[in-house]
Amino acid sequence: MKKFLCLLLALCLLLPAASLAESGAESLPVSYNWYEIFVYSYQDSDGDGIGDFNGVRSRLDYIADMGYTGIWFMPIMPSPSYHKYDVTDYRAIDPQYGTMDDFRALVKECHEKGIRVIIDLPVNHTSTRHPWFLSAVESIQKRTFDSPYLDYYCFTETPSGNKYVKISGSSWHYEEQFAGGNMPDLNLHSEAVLAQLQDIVTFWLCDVGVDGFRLDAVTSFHAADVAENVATLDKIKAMCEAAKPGSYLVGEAWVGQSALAEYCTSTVDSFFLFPSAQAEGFIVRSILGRSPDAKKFVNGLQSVLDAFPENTVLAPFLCNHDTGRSIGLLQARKLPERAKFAQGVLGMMPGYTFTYYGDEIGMVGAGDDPNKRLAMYWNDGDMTTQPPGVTSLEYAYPCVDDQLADPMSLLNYCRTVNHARLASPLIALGENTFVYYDANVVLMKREKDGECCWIAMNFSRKTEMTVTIEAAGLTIVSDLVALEGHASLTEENGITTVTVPPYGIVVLE
Ligand SMILES: [Ca+2]
Ligand SMILES: [Ca+2]
Repeated sequence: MKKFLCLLLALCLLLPAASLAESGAESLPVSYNWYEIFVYSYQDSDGDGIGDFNGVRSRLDYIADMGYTGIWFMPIMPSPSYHKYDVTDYRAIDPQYGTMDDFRALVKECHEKGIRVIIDLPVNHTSTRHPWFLSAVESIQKRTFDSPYLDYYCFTETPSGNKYVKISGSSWHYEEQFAGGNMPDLNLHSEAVLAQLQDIVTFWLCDVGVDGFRLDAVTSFHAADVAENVATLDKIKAMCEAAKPGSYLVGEAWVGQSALAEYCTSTVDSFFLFPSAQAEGFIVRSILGRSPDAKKFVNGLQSVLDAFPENTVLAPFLCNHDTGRSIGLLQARKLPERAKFAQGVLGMMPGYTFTYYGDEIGMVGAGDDPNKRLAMYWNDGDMTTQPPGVTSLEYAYPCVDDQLADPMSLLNYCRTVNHARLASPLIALGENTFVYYDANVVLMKREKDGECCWIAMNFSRKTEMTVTIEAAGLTIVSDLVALEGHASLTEENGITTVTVPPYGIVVLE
C-alpha cells in the first residue's frame, strides 16, 4: 500500500510537467527557416515611429505565411544605443520596444503559430552604463575597491595591447574588445558572472519562454583564444540544457572556415556559416560573374562538410545586420532572377537557413551599419522611422504589398523556397551527397533514416539542363521558377531524366 501511495504521489508530481511539455513550445518542431528581425525597423504600433513588439505581432501572419518558422530577435534588452548590443539590464525589455508583457504575448502568439523564438544574448560585454560597471568603476575611482562587481570585468593597471581603456581619475584600465563602443568586456572566467549568466538564461528560457539564444561575438569571449572560447560556449550550452533541454543556440563566430570548424567542436548547436555568406561566400561566388560556376558551390559546401564535426547543424545565410545586403553582394539591382536564384540556392542548403528581414523583398544597404538596418518596406505609408545615422536611403525593389500581389516577385519566390523546405524536411536534415555536377548543374541527394530526396539546380541563366537519376517512381515535389519555364521529368528503364530550366531548382522525392 505504501509503495502504491508513493507511486501515486510520484505520478501526480510528474503529470503537470508532462502536460506542460505537451502544450507548450516544447512540442514545436525545430525551425529550419529562421528570420532575423531588427525590431526597431520592422513595424511600429504606437505611432512613435520606432518598431516594437506589438508591431511585430501584427505581422506574424505575414511571417508565418512566408514559411518562416523561427525568429531571431536582435537585442531587446535595455540599452543606450539604437542597436542595443550594449546591455544595461539582462532581465528586462527596452521600453522603446514595449513591455515584458508585450514580449510574453508576442512569444506566446509565435508559438501558437508554430514559430520558435530566439533572442540575441550579447554577453561578451555590457554597456558602460550597466550598474555592475558603474559600481565597479566608482569603487576604483574612489580607491575603496569594495564593489562586489570588480571581478565582473577585466580591470588592470598594466594593460597590454590596444584593447584597454583608461578609467579617468585612476591608473586602472578596463578591457574593451570593441574599441570605442562603450562596451566593457565581461570577465567570463568569473564564477559570479557565470552564476549571473545561468540565472539570465533560465529567466528567458523558463520564465519568458524563448526557445534559445543567438550568442553574440563569441570569438571575443577570451580575446582570440579559441579553446577558452569553446570552453565558455560549452558552459553556456550546459546552462541552457539545465534550464530547458533542447533549446537552440547559434553562435556568431565571424572567422574563416578552419577556425569555425574548431568552434563547431563545442556543444553549441550551430554557428553562422560565414563561408556561405557575403560576397566572398561560396553561394554568391558560384552565381556571380560572366558565367556561373556551380563547382564553386559544390566545392564550398563539400569543404565545409569535410571540415566540420559530423553532428554540426549548419546555419547558412547570405547576409545579416553587419554585412552588406544580398542584392548588393549579388549585383542584382536589375536582375531579380539572380536574386531569386541565390535565395533558392540558400534554401537548398542543409541545416537551418537564416534570412535577414527585408532580404525577401530585395532591400538594399551597405557601408555604415544603419544603412544595413533600414525600415522594413511594407508600403510607402506604413514604415518605421529610419535608424539614426543612415547615410544612404534607397529601396531598389517594390514594397511588400506590391510584391505580395505579383506572383513572380522575389517575395513570392522566397515564400516558395521556404515552403519547399517545410514540405521536404530532408533538405534541411538529410545527409548530403553530390551525385553529379558540372559548371552549370548540380544534383544532390539528401538521405536520412533510409529516406531520401533529390535536388537539381541549374546555375545557367541561359541554358536548359538535364540530369539523370538512377531511381524510378520519383515525383516533383517543389519546382522553383526564378526566370520562366518549369521543370519536367521522364522515366525509362528505372532511370529518371529531369529537365531543369535556366536558374531552375527542383526537388524530387
Ligand atoms: Ca513604437
Ligand atoms: Ca571578452
